[in-house]
Amino acid sequence: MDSIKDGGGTSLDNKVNANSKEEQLEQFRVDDKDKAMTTNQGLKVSEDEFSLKIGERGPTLLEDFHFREKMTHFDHERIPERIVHARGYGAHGEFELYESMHAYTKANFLQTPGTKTPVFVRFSTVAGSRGSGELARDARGFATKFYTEEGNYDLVGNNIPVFFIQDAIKFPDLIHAVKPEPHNEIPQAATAHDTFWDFVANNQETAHMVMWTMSDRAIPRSFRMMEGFGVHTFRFVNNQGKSHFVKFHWKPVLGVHSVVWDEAQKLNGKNPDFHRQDLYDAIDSGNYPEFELGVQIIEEKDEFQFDFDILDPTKLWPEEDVPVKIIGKMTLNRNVDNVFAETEQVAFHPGNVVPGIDFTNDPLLQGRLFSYTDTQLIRLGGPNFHELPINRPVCPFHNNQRDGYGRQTINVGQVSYHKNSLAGNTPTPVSEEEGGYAHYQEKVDGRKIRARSESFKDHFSQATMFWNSMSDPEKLHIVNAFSFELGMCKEKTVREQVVEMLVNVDEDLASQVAKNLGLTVQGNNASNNSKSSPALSQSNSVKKPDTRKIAVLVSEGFDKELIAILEALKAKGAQVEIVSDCQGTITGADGSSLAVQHTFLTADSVLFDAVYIASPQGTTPTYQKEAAYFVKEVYNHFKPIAATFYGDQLLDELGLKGQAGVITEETETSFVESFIEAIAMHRFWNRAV
Ligand code: HDE
Repeated sequence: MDSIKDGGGTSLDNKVNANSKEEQLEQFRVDDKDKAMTTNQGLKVSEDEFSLKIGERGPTLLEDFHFREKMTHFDHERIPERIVHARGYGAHGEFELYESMHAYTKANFLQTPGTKTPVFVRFSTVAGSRGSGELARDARGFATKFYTEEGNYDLVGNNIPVFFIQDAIKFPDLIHAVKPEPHNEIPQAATAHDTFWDFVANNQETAHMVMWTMSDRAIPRSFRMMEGFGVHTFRFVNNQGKSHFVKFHWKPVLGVHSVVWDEAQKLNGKNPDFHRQDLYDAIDSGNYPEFELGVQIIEEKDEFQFDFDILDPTKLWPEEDVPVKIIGKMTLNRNVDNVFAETEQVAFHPGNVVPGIDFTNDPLLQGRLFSYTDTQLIRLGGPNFHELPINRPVCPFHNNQRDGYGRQTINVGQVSYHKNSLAGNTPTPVSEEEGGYAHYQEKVDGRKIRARSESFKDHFSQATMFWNSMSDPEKLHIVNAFSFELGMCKEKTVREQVVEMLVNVDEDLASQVAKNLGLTVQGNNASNNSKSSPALSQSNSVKKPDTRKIAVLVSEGFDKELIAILEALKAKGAQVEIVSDCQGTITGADGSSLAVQHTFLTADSVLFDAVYIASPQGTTPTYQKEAAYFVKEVYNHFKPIAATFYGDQLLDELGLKGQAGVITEETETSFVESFIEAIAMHRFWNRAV
């Protein structure tokens, strides 16, 4: 890779490989370790603790340029947080194509199987501020920047395949309603308040999306265990100019899994960084998160063959009707060096496309195409944010745009306009054959009108389909989520309106929520859609034990077999962390030792996927009480429990022996196998709690 020439900093042949972005970023990295301190002007600093004063007890002098520079820079360190998706976390990786999409799109990075493209991904919550808890009940952003040799392609999606509204003009209203209420700035990162539900009830296009945000999807176990969706219908255009409608999906290799609401609330206190920690640690330890890219494709001629409008962003394409074709895999394999420089300054835009990918007239997408550049102008302070290292394409970029705050590129020469003769009329647009982007020539004919298409007016059929597709535990969680959220609303009329709206989704759902709220249900469901889509239920998702965290409760004098069991659990992909009376090391009956990661003060059951009781008692009088509380909570959250070496005494005391997902087998191999199987199951919903 060359210096940062050609705007982008690419090798001369413009070939992108999985390392292209990394090599470009390397040119901007600075390691301050072992260096002499200087000012920003490069002047060596002799003193950094005392400002320049008249006498030791006298006033500070304006002359103190070092103090002024340091303080001024500090005073300007913060930038506005994102208006939505402020709380996020990112990582680098690569995307590898499995199968050529040549028949559908001419996008270069989707042509040759095995092609690797560098990517940067940022996951986020939507409503909360930058410092808010990550286990908020909320949609998650899932934004991916592909650094291709034809320019940056951004797939700016969510972990939910539909959206609250159908037209971008309503986005400010939606966000005003969901953000903390303006008169008291309460509540933070939560939809459980009057203005949000008032918006929902009075804008019933929200019905389908609120079913998703009240489902387990809104409280993921990990960013690594969520699906991603492009939401809108896009177009693939091939080199014959033929267009197909396409929807994008990310499928996590670890499957889709969630926590329960009680855990989510506790996690926000115990570790508000739970999701970023999980992502950072997984990458740091070489357990690289993987997501397969899938596409659903509809031929142009079939645009009107569905019982919904494929341009309506509140509708999904059921996977059973339009199969998801898996075409490649993204692997996140590198944490950022600096969260501000990379994750905070990354600027996504659904309008960043490459030849072969185009837009449709989805009115939500059309509005997004305006909003993203506009928001970066305020957030990143001017029009040159494409020059920030994280945002630079890895291919050359040349045009006549000039100047503006923070301009870094030194464009040489006299000419900055088109057309010209002085520079041989360059830089010059190139033909489609040479890679020039040409918009798909869709024929559009109509009157200027502010209206919503009739075909967008069914707000409930797919909300009902979502409900029909849920397993019983998932349905219960949805009922509880509505009951919690509406229960937090102060206005009875708001609660009543939402319950009335839910009748149109499902009468049973509405009456269960109404009962919890002390309301009665009026009216009945006119539509009665009986369709379901099994792909929507998390109960049908992939189940694996990999990277699941087990808390091992163990004390001094532990059984000599324990070490072998722990090794066997690790060999199956689980991660074990030792919880004991005090930190340091503990010694087993045979003299072997174990490093302790946590005491009951630093560990909490909600931070783990399973518990293994290897010692029912400890050396401190509180061990038994704390272990009992820990195990009981694991049980209440439906997670696997295992016990050996008299650990089952504790289970006896708690009355948990023999319950689903409680493993107490005697032989070492079958114990490990049963425990791992239980961990892969994720949760045991059939427990009587
Ligand atoms: Fe966004 N959205 N959005 N959005 N969105 C932003 O852009 C907007 C929508 C999504 O990690 C903002 O850079 C409008 C749908 C993600 O940096 C802003 C509308 C989907 C992220 C904006 C939508 C998304 C954003 C705020 C309705 C899923 C975080 C900061 C028309 C397909 C990207 C920023 C990151 C961020 C506008 C709806 C996903 C204000 C106007 C639908 C993942 O431009």
